[in-house]
Amino acid sequence: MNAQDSAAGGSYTQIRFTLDQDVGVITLNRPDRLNSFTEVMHAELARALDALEAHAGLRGLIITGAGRGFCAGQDLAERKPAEDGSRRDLSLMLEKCYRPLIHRLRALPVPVVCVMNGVAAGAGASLVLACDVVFAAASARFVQAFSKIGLLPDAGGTWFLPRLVGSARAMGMALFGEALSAAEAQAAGLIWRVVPDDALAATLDDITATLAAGPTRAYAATKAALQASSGNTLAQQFDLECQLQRELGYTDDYLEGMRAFAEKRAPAFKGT
Ligand code: T3D
Repeated sequence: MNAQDSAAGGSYTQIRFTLDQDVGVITLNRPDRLNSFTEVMHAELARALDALEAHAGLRGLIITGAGRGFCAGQDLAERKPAEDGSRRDLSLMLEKCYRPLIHRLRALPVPVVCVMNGVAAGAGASLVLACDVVFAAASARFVQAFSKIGLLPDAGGTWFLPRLVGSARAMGMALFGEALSAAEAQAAGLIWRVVPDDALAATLDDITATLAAGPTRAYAATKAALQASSGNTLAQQFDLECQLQRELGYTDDYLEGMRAFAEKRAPAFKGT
């Protein structure tokens, strides 16, 4: 294992993981299976998250996919019906793999940005929705594929969907499993921005640079406050804003932001 491997938590076979300018980039990497989740991929994602959580000065995480798909959800080859007709407890994999993955991404104190290069289906769509911000290629599609195989949206899908698009649209998407184009997903409020396919790589580089030069502590506070808001009253949210803004008022980045404003120049944030 070389030094770079060690910082990234070892070597990987079903994802690629790099740390550049203190920004992690995870690329789901089973392109011939549209980057569907396997137990091995989950274990590698967990290892990458260990490395990210341990990385002092982390400034962001980007998740994308290799090839023409982003992630087609659970690898259905791992769910081939047994010859003897025996059935399996699907909650086991949800508990063991999907629950920690989604919760760890939500808890990471930096922006988690999805650069959605292609189709996202099933738990792959839930992964997209668990990210803080989503940039999607114009050709990408969302498919709530679960009902097509007799399941309900999982990996947090039933929590994220109604919060993002409202219950009427969430129900339609979940029941009928029709593909949504990137433009439709943006119009519905599922994602932040659609970018031309041939601009996606440049977008990823731009996001890396933005996160690496961003006010990381303000980003963390913003993420925490927005996540808390759906469970809070206005008064509770106001309390949280006071607490977080008090902390941010003492940061180097706030001082730098004020100086830069007075000096009419761009701020040089350090993330501290
Ligand atoms: O533990 C548990 O099981 C509970 C947790 C469940 C979580 C879930 O995610 S359940 C939902 C699982 N996912 C799906 O049902 C989606 C299945 N895939 C599709 O519906 C379609 O492939 C897509 C809409 C995503 C894309 O369609 P399209 O036409 O662009 O591509 P394709 O031709 O269907 O797929 C390309 C290849 O990828 C193909 O293989 P081939 O024919 O070239 O050898 C296809 O079989 C393979 N593939 C696609 N999705 C999966 C997959 N292989 C394994 N698992 C998949 N999920």
